[in-house]
Amino acid sequence: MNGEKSVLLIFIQAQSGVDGASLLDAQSGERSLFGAFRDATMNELIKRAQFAIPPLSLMILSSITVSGVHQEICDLRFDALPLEGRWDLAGISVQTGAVKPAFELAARLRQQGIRVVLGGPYVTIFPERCRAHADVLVIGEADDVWRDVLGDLVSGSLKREYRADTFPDLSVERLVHKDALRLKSYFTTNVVQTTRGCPYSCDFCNVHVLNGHRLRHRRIDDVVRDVERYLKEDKRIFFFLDDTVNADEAYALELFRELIPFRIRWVGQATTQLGEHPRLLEMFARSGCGALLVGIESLSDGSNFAHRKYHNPAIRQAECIRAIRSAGICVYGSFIFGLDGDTLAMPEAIEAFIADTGIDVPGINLLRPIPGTGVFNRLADEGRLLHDRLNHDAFRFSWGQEMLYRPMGISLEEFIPAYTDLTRRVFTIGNALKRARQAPVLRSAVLMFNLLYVHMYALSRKDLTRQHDELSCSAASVPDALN
Ligand code: B12
Ligand code: SF4
Repeated sequence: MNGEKSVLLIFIQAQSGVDGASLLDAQSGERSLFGAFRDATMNELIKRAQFAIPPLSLMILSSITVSGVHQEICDLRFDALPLEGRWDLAGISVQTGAVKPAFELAARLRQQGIRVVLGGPYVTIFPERCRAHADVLVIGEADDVWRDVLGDLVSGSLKREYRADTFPDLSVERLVHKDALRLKSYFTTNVVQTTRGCPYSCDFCNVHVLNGHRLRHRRIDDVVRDVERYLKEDKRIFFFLDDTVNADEAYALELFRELIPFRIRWVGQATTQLGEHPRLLEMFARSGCGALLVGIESLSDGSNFAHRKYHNPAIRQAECIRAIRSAGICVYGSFIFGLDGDTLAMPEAIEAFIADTGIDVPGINLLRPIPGTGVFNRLADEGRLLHDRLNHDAFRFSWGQEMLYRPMGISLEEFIPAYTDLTRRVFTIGNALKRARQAPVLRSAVLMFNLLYVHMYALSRKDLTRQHDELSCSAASVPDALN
């Protein structure tokens, strides 16, 4: 390649969530022949169903052009590691939850003489834990510093560490290209972010740590141009990856008004407060919004407040969800059971709320304490984590496998059956068909997600039941084992 430097950017498959569904229940114990066959078939279907969206982080990095550098993306969810190439640098995106495979991969590449740079959320929060596993660390949002890394690669002066001291100014236009992607691997490649940062401080989340509390906006005309350009390559659905696409209502109103002429279909994440803003709701619907994920978390203010989530009072939730659905937008309602303040009355309340509001796709998560979040530190200080706080690998980030902590005021022996009974009642094939029939739009997607969840929550029940059985068997030694 005539002296050109080649850089490989790698995205690692998560072992949890939809991406990791095919890996779930890997160590499952006894199963009937039929059960094993059914699970294998479902896992194969999930693999082929292509729910995956491409990593915007690596699309941004690979779009930065520096003379003398060629960049490629390898998405390990579909691609084999192209080790036959001569790579001058390999960059790995490290999310908490994929740390172990990321470090193993880094070691493998370094053994072959390839220099490794690690970046992403985990590196930003725990640089000290990453240092020994990389030749170069990039700490923080890399939109600007990646150009420095590539420049130094060309000039042979790579440093051990690059740090984004300030959050990048998003009003500067940075064109994102899809050249480095295999378009057909994905459900869609139309991933767009319009803002970064979150003004809130929910203690189970670290977006406000990673991206700051101040909302930074891209220019509306830049986003509109992106949509226009993207449509030429891929006519499929758009994902607005913002954590809260209605965070700045005036901005969202203008942006989505501008997008109406493009007649796209889009999905995103919003707060339920949207239901109280009829003008914005109407603009979302007119610009093609088909579904929104809303974080309901708990139906009790006390539980939400205990986790510093103040912005969606329980009393207004149901009305807001009804308003969003009446505007013709499906609601993916995400709950967390097991927050401090929750009681054993919560499962019934959640079930009734889902039936009453007609939520199209419910997600009933267990609280996952992610290392680096406020709740992780607090639970560790209170001695409620079920694993050593320093052992980050032990904290899996799925939406419902085994418990990772002791809920406040409810024993695990009571909590686990309360949760598994709830998911058994909510995620049935009958309910999946009903929700799909009643969905305002995107009925086949609603059906697909609900059916997927029937399977995935059944797998999670196996993990939880196994954990429950182990607890019951070793009741006498539990306090020691769990501390
Ligand atoms: C879309 C999304 C997904 C998508 C796509 C994932 C992806 N990484 O692209 C899917 C659905 C697959 C997903 C899955 C998961 N996600 Co997710 N996801 C998001 C979300 C909403 C947006 C991500 C995004 O595109 N951001 C925009 C880009 C530009 O920012 P970025 O990814 O942080 O990248 C910047 C820097 O981190 C850095 N960078 C990133 N990678 C690299 C690599 C190199 C080499 C370098 C130099 C720099 C660098 O530079 C980038 C540009 O500034 C974020 C929330 C958020 N605000 O970021 C959560 C978030 C990243 N997800 C999170 C989690 C926990 C997960 C899962 C573990 C969930 C699960 N149960 O399975 C999996 C892990 C997936 C994996 N394989 O690692 C957490 C991560 C927490 C943490 N500390 O790591 C976040 C922050 C949400 C949260 N509330 O806490 N996710
Ligand atoms: S959960 Fe949502 S609202 Fe809360 S801090 Fe995280 S991104 Fe912000």
